Amino acid sequence: MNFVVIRGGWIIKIVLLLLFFISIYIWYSFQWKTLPTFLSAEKESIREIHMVTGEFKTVTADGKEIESYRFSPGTIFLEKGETVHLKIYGVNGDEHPVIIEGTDIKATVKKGEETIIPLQFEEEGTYRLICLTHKEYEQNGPMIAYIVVD
Ligand SMILES: [Cu+2]
Repeated sequence: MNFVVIRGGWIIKIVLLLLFFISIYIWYSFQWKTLPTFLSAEKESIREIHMVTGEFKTVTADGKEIESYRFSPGTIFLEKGETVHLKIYGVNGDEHPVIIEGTDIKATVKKGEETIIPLQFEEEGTYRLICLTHKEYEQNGPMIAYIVVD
């Protein structure tokens, strides 16, 4: 019979070598997972909020067609002082001229196009994003979204 004799010193060296390789493996795995997050966070420090223009349509019991243009989502949330890019994609409706009440922000959202509105509010409150063409029910609205800043 053949016996392989391993002395205590060798076992310790092999265990230390294994621990060394396991540590390197764990360190590389961690780097691989965190690196893209770090790079994207550095590249995109401005938060994006995506919104679309939509439309509800139905026919009443007496055959009248009614519709309402909407922003989706209808409410967005911002931190006070935070810079955000509000990206509105026009889906329903050819054109929506929009304003944000209490500011001088104006833009036009067109079908098939993305309109980017940079936002930053220094005052807390609820601001209304209003489409001037579809303000009320009578104008196929109300096409209003709420921007909550706190
Ligand atoms: Cu509109």
